[in-house]
Amino acid sequence: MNNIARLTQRRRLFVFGLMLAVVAMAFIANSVLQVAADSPGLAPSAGIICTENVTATFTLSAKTGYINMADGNQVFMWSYAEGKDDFQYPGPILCVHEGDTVTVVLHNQLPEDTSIVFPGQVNVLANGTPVEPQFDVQGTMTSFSQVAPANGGTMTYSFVAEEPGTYVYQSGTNPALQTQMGLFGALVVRPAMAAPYDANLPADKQPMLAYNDATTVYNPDSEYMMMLSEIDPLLHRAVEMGQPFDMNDYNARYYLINGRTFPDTLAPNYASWLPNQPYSSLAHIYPFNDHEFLADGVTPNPAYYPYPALDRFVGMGVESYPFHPHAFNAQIVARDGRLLATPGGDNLYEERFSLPISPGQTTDAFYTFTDVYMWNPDAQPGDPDEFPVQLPGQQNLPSGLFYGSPFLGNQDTRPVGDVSFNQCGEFYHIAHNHNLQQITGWGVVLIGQITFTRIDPPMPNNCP
Ligand SMILES: [Cu+2]
Repeated sequence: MNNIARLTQRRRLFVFGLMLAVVAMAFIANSVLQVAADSPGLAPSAGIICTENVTATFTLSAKTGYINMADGNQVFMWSYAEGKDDFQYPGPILCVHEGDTVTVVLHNQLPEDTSIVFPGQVNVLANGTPVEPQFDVQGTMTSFSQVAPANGGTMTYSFVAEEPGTYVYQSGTNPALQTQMGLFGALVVRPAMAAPYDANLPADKQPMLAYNDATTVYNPDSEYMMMLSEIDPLLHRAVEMGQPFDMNDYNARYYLINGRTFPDTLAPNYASWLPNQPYSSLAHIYPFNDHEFLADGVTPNPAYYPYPALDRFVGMGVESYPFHPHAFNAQIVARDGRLLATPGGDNLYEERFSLPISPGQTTDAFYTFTDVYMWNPDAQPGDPDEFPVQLPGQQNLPSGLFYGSPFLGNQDTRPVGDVSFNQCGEFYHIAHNHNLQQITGWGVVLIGQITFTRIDPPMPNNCP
């Protein structure tokens, strides 16, 4: 095959790939619609899936399994299952409350010893004795913590969750290999302090605090976890085949959010075609509105909701990820489970266009969508609330996915023949890694660390 023929073939492959992506998007949009219409009682299709237990006791089984990549590959993994459940990647998100005595029972079904460490937690016990490094007879350190022996061993870890925040748990035994194989998960410690009761809102719509600080108030319906990780499939293949792998050859090929590659990142929690990758990373942001009353100053404003969304970021690769949510700057309020503040208590929050997500680090970020123009889809030219952008005439508008306003889309009847996948005039903005290599997957473009942020139009709206 000459070079031109090869190029043409490559282009054809690329176009085919794009078509596949479009079909996948349409499929996912349909599934989102179906899930949104499901009756209550099912697992939530969006938001953080917290594994909770009133006694803060969790059983994790370290085991093997496979995950699906958007390019059709399957990758062999090690990760944690909750109790006797199936393998999942990443491990379950454990949610506890400040002051809880947290107990994690580790069952090891892997062919080598493993352990769990809890960075940021103090006075961790293993089977009741303080955690300490383990050494072999030559004096070489083999583990940061007491292990659950290979092929059926057990170890119980416990600690008091003293500080609220976002943390990780991960393998403390040969972590360069075992964490890369998938042995990690997130730990959320909720603060003792409650958010001030907001009399303008019903009991089930009350805000929460991320930390023991009133400025960290957020909307719990809009709380998300974003665990960013990476995979070298050749390393995973070697482990699967029981072959040696020289870690100097490590070269990540896949970059994932919550264990998924794009466009699966947008799929709902527990999507049926991803049986071992349960976590979505499509953040759903509700419009921010701090007007307690309508213009008459008396009528309560049905759109009142002055609390931001919270994204909890976790970096679990060996590379740093410059993560960029379009359409917003993020407000970083905490790193590694510690509020960004001076010793005197003044906040040092950072407004970020791009969030640096570093290995082993956690970052808590707020997003606020403010309807600064008080947009009204029915406003006429000359009205005080007229949107300051002139809409083009209907004949000059190609109708498509985001028909309507140049800003958020409205809820008018669509033109005959128009096809749209958005449910209520909501808008989707991409949120992605700014390192171009890290949005690829083994050479395929646009399947890496990419997800979307869903923003609903200003209230009142018909959004589910
Ligand atoms: Cu960008």
